[in-house]
Amino acid sequence: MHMFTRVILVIMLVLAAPVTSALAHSMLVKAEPPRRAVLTKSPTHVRLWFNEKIEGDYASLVVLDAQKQPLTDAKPTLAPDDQKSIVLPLPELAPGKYSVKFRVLSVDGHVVESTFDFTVKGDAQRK
Ligand SMILES: [Cu+2]
Repeated sequence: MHMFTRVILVIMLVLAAPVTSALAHSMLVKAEPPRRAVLTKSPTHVRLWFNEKIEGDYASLVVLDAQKQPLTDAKPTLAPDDQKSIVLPLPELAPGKYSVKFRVLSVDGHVVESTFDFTVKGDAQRK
């Protein structure tokens, strides 16, 4: 039984190997606020964590309001304590839906880009 389990495990590892290497490029591992978060107050910043170091000079991170207008002209910066993470400070946000759009270049030259939304809930949305 033990041997059988090990054989299965080896087969699974072999099958998983090509998939793992295809996914080895930079990807978003964590976001703050998280995807589709519903917040009760304005976040002070957006922070994204990746699985690889990011080229800070080429990172782009914008937050758009419901009218697709950027909230700030500020550029994201590498987090001082973590080169896999970028941060964008935010102004006070009114209640509403916001989208985060990012595009980063990892040190291995791969571009990662994606978009996600979050919502700030407030008095204006209470009915
Ligand atoms: Cu890569």
